Order: sequence, then C-alpha cells, then structure tokens
Amino acid sequence: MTKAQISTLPLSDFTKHRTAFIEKMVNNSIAIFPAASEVTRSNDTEFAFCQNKHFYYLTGFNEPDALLVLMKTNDGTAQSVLFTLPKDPLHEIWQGRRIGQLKAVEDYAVDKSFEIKEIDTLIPQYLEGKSQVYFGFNDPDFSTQVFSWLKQVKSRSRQGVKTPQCLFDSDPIVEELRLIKSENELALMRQANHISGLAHQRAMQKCQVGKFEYQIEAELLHEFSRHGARYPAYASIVAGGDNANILHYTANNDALNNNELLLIDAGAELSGYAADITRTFPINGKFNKEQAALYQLVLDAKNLAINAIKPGMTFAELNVITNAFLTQGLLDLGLFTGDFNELLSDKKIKQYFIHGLGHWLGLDVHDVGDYQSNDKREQTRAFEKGMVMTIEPGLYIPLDDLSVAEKWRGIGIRIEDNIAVTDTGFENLTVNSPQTIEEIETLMATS
Ligand SMILES: [Mn+2]
Repeated sequence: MTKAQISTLPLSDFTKHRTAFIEKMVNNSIAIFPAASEVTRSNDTEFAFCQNKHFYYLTGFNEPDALLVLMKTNDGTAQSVLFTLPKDPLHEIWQGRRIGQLKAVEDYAVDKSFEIKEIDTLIPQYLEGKSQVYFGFNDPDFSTQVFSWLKQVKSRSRQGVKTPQCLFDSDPIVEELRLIKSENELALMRQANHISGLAHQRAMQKCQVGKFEYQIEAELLHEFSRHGARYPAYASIVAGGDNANILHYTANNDALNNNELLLIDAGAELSGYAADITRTFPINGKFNKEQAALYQLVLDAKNLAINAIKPGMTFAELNVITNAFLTQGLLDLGLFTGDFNELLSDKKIKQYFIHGLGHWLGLDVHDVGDYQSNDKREQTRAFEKGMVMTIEPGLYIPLDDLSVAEKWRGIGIRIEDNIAVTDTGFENLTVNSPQTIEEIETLMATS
C-alpha cells in the first residue's frame, strides 16, 4: 500500500520540539500533555477530528485519546512515554487503523508506549518523588485529572512517598516554541499558502453574477482537497456586497450581485498548519471607480506594512504606519473631512478599519504566542526571524452609513497575506493569490 504524498513535518522535527521543551524543564520533573478526544456532532457521528495542537507539535501523533509524558531525572536524563489507544481489529474495521504501542515507539521515536488505560496506574508512579509537574492550565478537565493523580500519590505519604509540590503551566513554554517556525514548518506553510492561492484563483475564475456564495465556497474546498489539504483552516468567509461588512460572516448563502464586491477569507490547513488569505474582487470581473479607489488604498496599505517588516519591528509600529496611511487616503477620497492630525489622534480610522492589522499564524490560524514585550504594552513585541503573521488591513463601509456619499456604501474590502520574518526582512508566503486590480481583472476576463 503506497501512502499518498501529503507533506508533513519530518519525525526529527517533532523530536526536536520535545527536546526543546525538555530543555526548559527543571531536573527531577515531569510534563503531561493530553491529546484531543473525538467530539460528537450528532447522535453517533463525530466532527472531523482535530488534534490538540500542543500535543501535535510535540508528537506528530494524530489519534484521539492519547497522552504524552516527558520526564527529566535528577541528572538531566530525559524520557518520553506515549500512551495511545490499543490495536483493536474490530474497532479498526469500523473506525480506521490505529498505530498501537509497537508502532508508536518505532514511528514516533518515543522511549516507551503503553495503552491509554494504563495512565491511572502509571502516572501516579511517575509522579512519585518528582519535584515539579508541568501541564496546561487552560484545560479544567485535565487539571482535575492531574489533581486526582496527585492525590493518589499524596495518599501514600505515610509510606515515605514524596508528592510534587510545584505545579507549572506548560502552555506559555509550548506557545513560545510554536511562535518561532523552523525551515520545515515554513516549507509546509508555503505549501498551504500555495494551495490556498490556487483556491483563490479558482474562486475568481468561477465567480459569476447570479451564483451563490456557497457555490464559490465549494470551489475553494474542491481546490484545497484535491491538493491534499482536506480541511480549511477555519470556516471560509465568502461574503458578497454588504455581507463583507460582517467580519466573521460564514452563512455564505446569498446570491452574488452585479456591481458588488466579493470578499473571500479562506485558507487551507495542511498537516495541521494554516494559511489565512483574504482577497476581495468584483463579482462581474471589473472594479467600478469607487471600488477601485478603496481597493487600491487597502492594497497600498497592506504593501506598506509588509515592506516595513523586519526583525525588531512591532505590530504597534506597523499600526501607526497603516493607520496614518489609511486616514490620509480616506481624506483624499473625501470619506473623511477635517484635520489629518485630529482624525489621527481621534483614531477616526477605527470607524472603518475595525479589526487588528494582523496576528500570528501557524498550527492555529490565530496562533499562540505573546504579542506584548516584557513591559506589557500592547503589541510591542519585537519581530524575530521565524515568526509568521498575517497582515490584513481592511475598510468596511456599511450600507447604512449615512455619513458618506451613497456611492461608497456597502463596500467591504480586506486584503490579507501571510508573512514570515527573515534574518534581514520578510518573506511573503502568499505569492500566487492575485491581488493587483490588473491581475484580478485579467484573470477574470480570461476565464
Ligand atoms: Mn486573518
């Protein structure tokens, strides 16, 4: 049986992630990471399985109901144990193949593997005599489980058993590791972006007045899936006309009207890694004057922000640049009146640019990692090589906004690229999603 060629991270990367975590552990400690469980959609059917992303980052293991244990001895020696569901011929006929304990050790390079049902016996034994326990504090159910194991250990204190006294939140450690992407992770994200770019091209080619938003969504999903990215990284936003002014519009059930724009925010997930791309284009293939003017302004703002990205830059500084540029642009177009500096200090642009400029991107579409520097001021964290983020300025003029001329109303535009920070600047991962007015109109005219 030949496995389909869908890219994934090499095994050695997951081992490296574990090693990096272990380096942060104190001696004589233990860390415990639960996998996700299946989630019921209705009656006896489940949602498509999505692994816990911290667990995936540390293992590459994609089955539900598993658990990773990392231990570090007094002399700094590390051991990894993966608990998984057992091989089970009957269950596997119905539900799919399982790796089992033998292959878990071979294929996932852990030191030992046991059946998941052993955790209540083995984990209390592992906890005995350790000084510190690492686990994620954001999962109350799992915290309860850890405390019940700790209680078991503590109940044997009269026999001289020592219970760990220090609990440490593992989430910030994993989040910091995940924030900096390796070359192999970047390669996967480039590929997720490439597939998503093909999907955005296809959407532009298949778009026609009178079609429905969900029909364009189907074209996106078709293109993702046929390149091995079977699931979108998030629910695709396919928003015609004024629907674009609903930021997280996912109803996708309206007809596509002549003389309106279509905003598509959609990205594929490839081996766990997300792309997050937005394009906005005219449904009939040709921008009208007002659409073109606002579109060019957002496009220029996006490129201005991207071109400023390099190590040391911050989201806070990018916001200053972008807000000033968009404010001046709306003044020039007559949507704003008054004094530039006053508009700026009043943050008037936030009336039409209603969300943040961007966010971290990785295994999660809104990826983990702190946005603040040590002084905790907002979004002042300096960019470093290997960080990946979106840059996504937008302008949203609702249909019922009576403060601007009628010709501007009902236009919602966002343009979003995915950017990696390099040694000296940036790499734009979003290379094949058409973005200039000319590119878009040419593609739509020839399809
Ligand atoms: Mn985004």
